[in-house]
Amino acid sequence: MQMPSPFPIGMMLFMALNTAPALAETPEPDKDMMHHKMAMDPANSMKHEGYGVLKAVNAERGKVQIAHEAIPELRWPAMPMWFTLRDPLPNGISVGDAVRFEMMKSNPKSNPQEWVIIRIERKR
Ligand SMILES: [Cu+2]
Repeated sequence: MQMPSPFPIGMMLFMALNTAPALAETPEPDKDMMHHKMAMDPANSMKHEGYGVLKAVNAERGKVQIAHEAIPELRWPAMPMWFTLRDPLPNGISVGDAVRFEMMKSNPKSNPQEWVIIRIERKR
C-alpha cells in the first residue's frame, strides 16, 4: 500500500536536498519574524506615556483611577481606567489633579488591562 502524499516526488526530493541549508538558516528568519511581530504589536513596547486627570485613589490596593486622554500608540480612546501603582503615590498629587504618567505592562503576555504606572507626576 502506498502512502498518500500531498507533494509530487520532485518536490520531496527538492525538500530533502535543501534540508541542511534550511536548518542552518532557521534562527535568523525566526528572530526577524519575532522582532517584526513585537514591533507590530504596540502592547509589547516597554513604556508608554499618558496624560489625564486623577479621579480616585485606592491606597490599600495600590491603585489609581485616571481619566486618561487618548493614547494613539496603543489605540486607546480617552477613558477612565484603573491602574496599578508600582510605587506609593507621590506626595502632593490628589484627586482632581491633571497628571502625566508612564506605564508598562506587568507581564507582556498578560491581559491587556494589566498596566502598571511606574511614574506619575502633576502636569505642569
Ligand atoms: Cu484606558
